[in-house]
Amino acid sequence: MSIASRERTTVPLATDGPWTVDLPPEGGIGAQVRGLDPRRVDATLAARLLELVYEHKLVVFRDVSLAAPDYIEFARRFGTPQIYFQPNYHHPQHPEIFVSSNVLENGVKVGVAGTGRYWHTDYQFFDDPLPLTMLQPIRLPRTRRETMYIDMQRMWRTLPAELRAKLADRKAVHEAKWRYKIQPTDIDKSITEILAEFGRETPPVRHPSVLRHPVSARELLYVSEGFTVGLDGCGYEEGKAVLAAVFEFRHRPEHVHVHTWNEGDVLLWDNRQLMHRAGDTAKGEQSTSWRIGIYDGLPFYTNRPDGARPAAPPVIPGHGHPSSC
Ligand code: 7UC
Ligand code: FE
Repeated sequence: MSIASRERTTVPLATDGPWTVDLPPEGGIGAQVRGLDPRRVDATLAARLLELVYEHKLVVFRDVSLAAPDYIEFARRFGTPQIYFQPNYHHPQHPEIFVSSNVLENGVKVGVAGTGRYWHTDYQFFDDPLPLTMLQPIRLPRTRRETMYIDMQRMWRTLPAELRAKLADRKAVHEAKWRYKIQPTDIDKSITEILAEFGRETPPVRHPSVLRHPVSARELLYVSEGFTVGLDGCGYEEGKAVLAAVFEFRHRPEHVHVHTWNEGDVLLWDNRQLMHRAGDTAKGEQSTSWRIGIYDGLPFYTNRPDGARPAAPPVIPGHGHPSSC
């Protein structure tokens, strides 16, 4: 069922050193790098590793365990670490680290529990989405814990023709307010106030439904269950119906690549090419992961602004919403 279960090939990493890389089968997701010391990655090696990320979408570094400062330094080899816009997600000493955890540290809550348990791509709801995400599991549940991925190039290529026709040259609307996690400072606020405040801070954004990758020029389907709320030029109901049909097709198990967490994994993936979702943590189990978002210095997509449709026609009062969907 999983793409990862087919054959892999092992090759040297093509720069001097005791490391090897396992490549996924043709068209599969995820290379695995073994024997690499992340503290000794120079610019040449970092560039080679980035090529692997763009080519295989996900790279898993095996047998690595990094303390926070080394982890941030490793991320810096690939670009500029991000500071997440909501401080309740931050590691208390290292704001570059976004903490997903259900464990109290010395009795104190750190980070946010159960993040990203829906299909999405990081920062899709901002004008400048996050190109790369690095993830290090810190506490693994005794039972399985997984991160799942879907290849968005493959999804765009294989999407049924009637859905492709609906999405081609159409912008999608994204927002995160339905995923907002209540904070202590929200006490005494009404849901309406919380939503209005969040809506002011992060208003909905638009991106082309189909992105062109800045390195490979591949076309990538860029809508998600987690953050995509509508399609430009489609009425509310019709936009939702098209998106629901896309997700029904896309989330079929044969399209999902499952990465099961191992002690010592560090994952690095390209958010342009993959949707991801966090697996569930079994009840009563502890789970902590550290994420670092990385800006790689390239545009998120290169079909800006000509991938855009002309703005939707204005709504004429009394005539409903004109739809060219
Ligand atoms: O708690 C979460 O699921 C985090 C989400 C709202 N944002 C992650 C991101 O960067 O897209
Ligand atoms: Fe995420």
